[in-house]
Amino acid sequence: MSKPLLLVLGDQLSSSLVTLRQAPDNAVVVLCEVADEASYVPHHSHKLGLFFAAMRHFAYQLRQQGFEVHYSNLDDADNCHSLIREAERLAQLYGCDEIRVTRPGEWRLYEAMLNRQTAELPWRLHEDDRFFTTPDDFSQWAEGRKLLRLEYFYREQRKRTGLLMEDNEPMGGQWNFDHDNREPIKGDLAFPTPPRHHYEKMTQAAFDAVKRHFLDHCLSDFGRYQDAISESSNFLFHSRLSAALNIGLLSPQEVCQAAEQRYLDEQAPINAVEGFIRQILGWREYVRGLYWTQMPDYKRRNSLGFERDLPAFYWDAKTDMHCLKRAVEMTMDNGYAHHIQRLMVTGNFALLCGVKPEALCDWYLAVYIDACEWVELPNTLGMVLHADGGQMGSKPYCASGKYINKMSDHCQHCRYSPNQVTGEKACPFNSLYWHFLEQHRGSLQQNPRMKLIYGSLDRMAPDKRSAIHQQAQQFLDQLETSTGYGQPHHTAGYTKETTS
Ligand code: FAD
Ligand code: DLZ
Ligand code: SF4
Repeated sequence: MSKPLLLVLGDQLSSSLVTLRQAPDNAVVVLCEVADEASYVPHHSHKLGLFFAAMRHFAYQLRQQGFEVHYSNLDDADNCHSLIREAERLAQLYGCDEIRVTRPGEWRLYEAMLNRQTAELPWRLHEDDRFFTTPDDFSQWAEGRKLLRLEYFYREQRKRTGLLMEDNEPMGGQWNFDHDNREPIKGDLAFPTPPRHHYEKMTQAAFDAVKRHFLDHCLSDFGRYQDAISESSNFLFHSRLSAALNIGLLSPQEVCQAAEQRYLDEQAPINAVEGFIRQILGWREYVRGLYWTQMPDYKRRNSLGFERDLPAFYWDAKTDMHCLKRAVEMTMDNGYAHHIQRLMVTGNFALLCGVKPEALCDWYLAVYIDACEWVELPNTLGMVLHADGGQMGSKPYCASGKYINKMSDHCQHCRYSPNQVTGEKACPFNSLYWHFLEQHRGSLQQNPRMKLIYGSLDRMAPDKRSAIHQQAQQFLDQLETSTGYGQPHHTAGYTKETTS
């Protein structure tokens, strides 16, 4: 009788994982802490802590359930420190004749595992069914479509799952309440206090508490302030569920069903619940579909030809631009920033400066505790940098300081003015914005959604345009960049002392 080794990866910590569900009695379950995974980008120390604490607790839980579990610790003297080699070493040690694994979340591991399918000790890959859709489902939906737009994918998802549906129609009479979700923060709005957990208690119970807390205190206001940015609250009304979802401690189905129930029980309005479900049932599944159907070419795309290295302040927050300073500080403090900070502050700035995709993607992968390549890459390369030529977004998410001023209270604390385009006090986003449009006229001018803005640019007096160009160029010439990884206080990379 076959004796399989079941390799469970750091982001596969779900009892419902297909390989665990189908485990024969003689299977050996293996989880491995390995230096290769901990060091290929300089992961934020919170991210390393989260992965290892969650993996250790999950191994404990599996043992309690009666599984035979081998846990490779970072400190084990015989640890090979590569997932592939460590699994193969352990398979030999335990006399296993095959290695079973659920599809990993990163192409590089998937490819390495595919290549071992015909090895003497064969690897068997199983489809990951913890999502609403498989890559094959996405391929089928994408077949024959010229444009792979989220909105159409999301409507199909609603129909397929029945979430927020009644008699085949969307509840509330509309598919999408995005227009009701753009309120800036005003006055003395009170934010919910985020729950705090100790690392060593990062168990299912803690994540249950996070989920309960969000549903009780944040969901009702999620929609209205979804696009807002605030000086005083790091989290606003966002759920902070991404890390728990991505490593497998929560399932997207249970989260969406719980949110839907709040609407049915009249405890949260439709715009909030629909907006929240759209992020998970729509965006999260959509970016995963894109990732698996477009890789490995997707990672090499750079349609606007960006070449700049990452600005150095992305590692240490040393900048006078207050919105960026706060976004980097919050990121380094918490391993978290909400979507609009990632997209419209750090992302927008990188887009306007032309930061090359590999440099920006490595940064997002390193600094956020929820970062897994299948979700990080399409968001960064596609949504932020428009490097996929518009597959993910119909136009680049570029914006001037005026947008940041409208959506946040950062500008009140900044030495720059969002209302000035040139001069010493001018907000750098403003000249960079027009400079970006000039630089990429060839690729963007024909885009119907950019017509209006190119119209404004073309109506500008030539001397004003020239002054803006000069202002932006001078700024870019002086912008310090970092060719390697910086030494921020919280991105630890891997060292035995700090992570074991
Ligand atoms: P909420 O605002 O409360 O949203 C609820 C859930 O919806 C999230 O937990 C997440 O699972 C899902 N979601 C929301 N937006 C997206 C999206 N655009 N793509 C996929 N899922 C989404 N998300 C990650 O999970 N991992 C990443 O590595 C990641 N990298 C990103 C990089 C960039 C440049 C950008 C612009 C976005 C990135 N996102 C990533 C998406 C999004 O910013 C985070 O999911 C969100 O900020 C997590 O916070 P939250 O749980 O409080 O989300
Ligand atoms: C992100 C991460 C880290 C830091 N460490 C490990 C690890 O030691 N062992 C492991 O199995 N996974 C780790 N991960 C997650 C992986 O890098 C990778 O994203 C997933 O395994 C892909 O499914
Ligand atoms: Fe950011 Fe410009 Fe506002 Fe300063 S003025 S906070 S740089 S948008």
